Amino acid sequence: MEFQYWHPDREKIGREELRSLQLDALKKSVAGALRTDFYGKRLAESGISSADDITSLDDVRRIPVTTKNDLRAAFPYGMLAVDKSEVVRLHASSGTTGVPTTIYFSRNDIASWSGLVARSIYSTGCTEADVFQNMITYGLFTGGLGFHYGGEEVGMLVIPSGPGNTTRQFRLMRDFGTTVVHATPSFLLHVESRMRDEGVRRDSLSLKRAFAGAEPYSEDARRRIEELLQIDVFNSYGLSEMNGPGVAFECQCKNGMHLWEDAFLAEIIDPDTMETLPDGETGELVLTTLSREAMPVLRYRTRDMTAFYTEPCPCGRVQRRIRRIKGRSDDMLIINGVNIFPSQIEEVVMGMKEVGNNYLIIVEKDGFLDRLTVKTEVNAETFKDDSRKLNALREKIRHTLQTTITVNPRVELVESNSLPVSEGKAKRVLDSRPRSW
Ligand code: DLL
Repeated sequence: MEFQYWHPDREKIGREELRSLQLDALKKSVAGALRTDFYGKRLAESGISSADDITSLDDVRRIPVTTKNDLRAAFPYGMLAVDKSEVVRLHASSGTTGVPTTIYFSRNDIASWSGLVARSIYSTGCTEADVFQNMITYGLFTGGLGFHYGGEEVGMLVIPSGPGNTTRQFRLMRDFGTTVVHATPSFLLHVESRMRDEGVRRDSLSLKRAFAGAEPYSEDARRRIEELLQIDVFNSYGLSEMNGPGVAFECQCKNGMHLWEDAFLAEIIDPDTMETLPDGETGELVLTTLSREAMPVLRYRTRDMTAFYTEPCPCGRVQRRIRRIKGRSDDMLIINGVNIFPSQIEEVVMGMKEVGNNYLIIVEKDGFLDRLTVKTEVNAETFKDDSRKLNALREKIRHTLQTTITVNPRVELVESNSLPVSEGKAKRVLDSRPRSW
């Protein structure tokens, strides 16, 4: 196999050289962070008042971890390290109520992020001759614009189709000879089944590859998409707090995702003891930005469970590979790529006086897509109302949920005391989707 490198000076350097580059970059990130309200205080409490207090990569452990709640607490500008006039874009994490987590980018940040996505795309074998249909959500979500800029950087023809409307997707694929697509794995499976329903012939398309990410999926699901669509599928990992996509990506070997360690300092910790784990052991991934100006984030707890491969990849890249994400150490649900905390649903449901005390969140597979159902008990009095009133209430709950979590749920109203009551910790989520690892 012939490998291609977008940033050979970064991807092919020695491990020692990489570490010294990381140390310089870490010091810069700490210097930037010290200029923010949030880290200014946080770092002072840990005895770090200047970048010179960091003298080795191990010193990163002196820095306290950052959580999603810290980002919310620092909203809107508590983590901004540059003047607002230098910020050219923001993205926000999907599915957050009230206080969102917002990430700001300077012009240089957009350039380096696009470079990382371009590097990822190129490492799969794509070139400027490819036609790239980006079938993922544009907007505040990072998946759309992140891949769009990365694809343009490579020089591919980028079709900003966004998700949905499979008939139009097939048309675009045929009209422009799409060779590579990007989508959530569940949407790719859906596309395949629609292809059969709509009688789209595989040989009328020029598809060769797909990038799939933003939600967990199994090796079996990958193989299934590959066989059905006759393409190569590459796993793509990222999170808004670390730009978005372009954090870790599979190369042509399709065996673990290279984590771009020149841009992110990675640790794997035991989520209970917070101890660093040796390579090869599964734990929570903790990431520090090494090249972000507008908003450096130090030791971010991703909540994603994974492990480093211990052996090098045949492609020869210096950046270590992480395994397929094994799940999360918190209760965040990912529904068709959208992140949702059960507490967001609870806030809506419990905020309505007609609703009783118990509710249940059900997540299941409907074909290849995820389906969310929220069952809520209603007060005995409301339940006696005529069906028109009950329908109106159901629609009100559905609409409020949809506007807060951006996923359209099914809502079922049930009588008081009809949902199971658990004696210990309430079990509010029934997730029957097959586990992805
Ligand atoms: O999902 C960024 C992204 C866009 C990645 C497009 C890949 C492709 P968030 O919405 O902030 O950002 O969600 C981040 O999604 O912490 C993981 O739990 C999960 N996730 C992302 N990629 C994968 C993957 C984007 N390949 C959260 N496998 C992360 C498993 C993934 N989980």
